[in-house]
Amino acid sequence: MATTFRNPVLPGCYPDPSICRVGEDFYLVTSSFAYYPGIPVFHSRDLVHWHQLTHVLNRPGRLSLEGLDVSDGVWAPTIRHHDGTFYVVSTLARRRRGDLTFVVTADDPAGPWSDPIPLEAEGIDPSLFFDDDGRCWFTACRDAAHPSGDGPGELWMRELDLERLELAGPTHVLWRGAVRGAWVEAPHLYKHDGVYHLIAAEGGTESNHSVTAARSDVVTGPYLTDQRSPLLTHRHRGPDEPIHNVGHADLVDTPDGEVWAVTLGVRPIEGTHTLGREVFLVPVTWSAHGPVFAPESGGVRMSERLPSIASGRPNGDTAVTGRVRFDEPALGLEWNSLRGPVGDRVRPSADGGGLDIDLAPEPLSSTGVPAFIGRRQQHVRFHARTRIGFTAAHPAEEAGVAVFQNQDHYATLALTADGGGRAQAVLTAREAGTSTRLASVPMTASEVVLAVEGDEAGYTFRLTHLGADQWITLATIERAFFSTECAGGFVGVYLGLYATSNGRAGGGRVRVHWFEYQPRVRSET
Ligand code: 6LW
Repeated sequence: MATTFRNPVLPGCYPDPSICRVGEDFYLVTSSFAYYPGIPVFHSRDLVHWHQLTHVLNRPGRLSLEGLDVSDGVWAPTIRHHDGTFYVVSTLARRRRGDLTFVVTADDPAGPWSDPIPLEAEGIDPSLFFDDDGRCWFTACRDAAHPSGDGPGELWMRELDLERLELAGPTHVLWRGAVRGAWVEAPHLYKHDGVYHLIAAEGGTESNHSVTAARSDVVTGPYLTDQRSPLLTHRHRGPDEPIHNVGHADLVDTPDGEVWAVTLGVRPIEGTHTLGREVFLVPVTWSAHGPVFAPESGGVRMSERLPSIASGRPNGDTAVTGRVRFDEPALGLEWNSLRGPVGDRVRPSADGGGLDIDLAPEPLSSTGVPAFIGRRQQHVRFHARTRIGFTAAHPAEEAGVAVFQNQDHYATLALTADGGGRAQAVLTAREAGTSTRLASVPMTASEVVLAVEGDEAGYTFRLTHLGADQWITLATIERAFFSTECAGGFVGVYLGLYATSNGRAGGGRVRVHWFEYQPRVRSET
């Protein structure tokens, strides 16, 4: 009988987790940035196995993501349940145009969710706390420079009028953090034994990330720093530590009285990570001072004891794996597009033979909605393969697979044509906005299987012509190229399919017969 589970419980780019429980059911949401649909909602009964129910933002609407960098967009949602209603608050972060915080509600977390209702709230990382008398307190963090050297951020609070879904009453500044000169973010508030406990993230979401805390006898503060802060961090751990950047936590209790936290963390290899910030599960107990994270080990562990509600169930990996034949009317929930719905440009083929993608003028480097669908890379060692059929009518036309960090940083293995109209497959890397052609091979058939195989060292791009039993290797790009450290921003790698005419008018179409994503075991070559 299993007694432990493996972290992360949600692998791949799912940062800023927030969690709530209703009866025996746990619900979890994460950031989704400029990917569409936004804010995935997961369900679990044991905190270890998670299954995606829906997305909160799955209708195009008032929140336009067009024009945004991939790491802008929907940040740090909080999910709470009160009196039969689910609430999610989150921020549309638009670093060049100002942020927009909003609330959405649902009777059922599987949807439908309401349209987003804007809140007049400054800053990011909103959260909600329902007091014993049913009043709802909205908290968030905002920029604030203090002459004392505190800050540069502060946590603040206003009441949320639940009837009108509007902020009301005075603003209370709650806390400026435990560490002078550090960002205080990701507030969440809990009441335990009559005391209000505020936890936050400090030190930035990279290697100095941490969970800190403060407490007050009155919900509106002032909050006094919990001198044990940081309550959780891996900032002092060396390169042999498998999990880094730990912070941004949210607490939940189980029906049998245990307390757990979900927190983000990364799994770097030689200092860089490609999978993004993932969801880790950590045991918590309450002490007279406040929450104690990982009381036995003092940190987040790859292998942790199972929650008692999960006892006996083997560890599950929440990753979505296997071959997708696109024979359902809708794409699976693991698929995203960029900045909005791709609409009819990506659709199940009428003859049931796969997916058809129309070439769109927008290249992957645009900040519009390219003809792209992608899913998260969830394992360092993986392969992604796809069988596609395409003949380019012009050198500007291309279609294939993308390993995507953001619009300025990605690689593509594409079917296209050379200046003489001869079909070829081309591997291109784009870095800091400049594209470089790394390798090309002539095509001998319009049907191919394209493959990306990743491991600790690099991503190898290969193809095989249909009917041929030989793989052609174009090149290997070192793994660090695809890391967040190299690409910048807050996201991890997506693996996707795309088709573009690079601005040219035309009507080309690609047939995708299937797409397969699999973790690889070490012995596979
Ligand atoms: C998130 C905030 C953060 O809202 O990154 O650095 C933002 N800190 O807590 C995006 O994940």
